[in-house]
Amino acid sequence: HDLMAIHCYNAPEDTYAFYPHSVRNIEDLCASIVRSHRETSQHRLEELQALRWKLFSREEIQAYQSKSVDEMWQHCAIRLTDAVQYVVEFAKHIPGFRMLSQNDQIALLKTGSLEVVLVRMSRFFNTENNTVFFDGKFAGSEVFKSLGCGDLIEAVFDFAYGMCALKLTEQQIALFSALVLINADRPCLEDRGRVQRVQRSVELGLTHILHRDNQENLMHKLYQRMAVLRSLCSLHMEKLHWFSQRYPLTAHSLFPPLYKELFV
Ligand code: MHQ
Repeated sequence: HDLMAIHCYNAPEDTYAFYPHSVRNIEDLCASIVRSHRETSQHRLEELQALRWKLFSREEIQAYQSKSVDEMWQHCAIRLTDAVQYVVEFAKHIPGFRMLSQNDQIALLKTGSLEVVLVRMSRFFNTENNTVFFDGKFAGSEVFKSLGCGDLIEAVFDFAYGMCALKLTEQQIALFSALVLINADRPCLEDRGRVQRVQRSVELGLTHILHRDNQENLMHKLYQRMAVLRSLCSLHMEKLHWFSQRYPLTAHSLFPPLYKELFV
């Protein structure tokens, strides 16, 4: 049970996270979330910016395209699982998350971690040529051809493009990611009331940041993005189901344990 590693028995008493009455506390909450985002973001924006024209060569693209379906699925599942592990680290440092029961922490990560990975993908995306930083270079959607799920890939790339169009700051991305994760409407929660209190505090944080940035109009667009995220995740589950029926052996023995635990 890899997700067990997230459990923490005696979380520090960051109780203010549940009722951030004063602006000072909201600012502390935002600062914690932004710090956690920064420390778990895999690559800094300047780093990605410097690499943005490092593209895969024709030969390298061909090598990805000539992989077998199961080889490419395994490869992507490993990359995705890496990214999920950083999201688990991010979650652990959202004030209030560690006060939730282990069951509820796992339930939130099961439904939300892929969504946060997809939000984070916008940081890794170059809209000038529709490529994503993957395996050390920028890759267009054709790199993923051998997965055999072009509709999922197109939808994921479209989503990244749309997120980029919002031109969010790192702080806004951090708070939005936290809100995607801490969602009291997720299935299988034990203590919905407690999750709701943490969710409200994160919502206050995001509202505060958008107000400060004079971009309150973004809130409505972000809620729309959340609905799209949900549909992308169900499309991923659909494709995974299709894949594991065709290649049960790969799905069972070659997928990373955390990937199986979250999705299979
Ligand atoms: C992250 C870094 C990162 C890592 C992996 C079929 C299947 C298993 C997956 C990237 C869908 C294929 C993913 C690898 C494809 C859409 C997946 C495979 C930000 C996100 C990013 C770049 C992932 C984006 C989505 C990718 C490309 O911190």
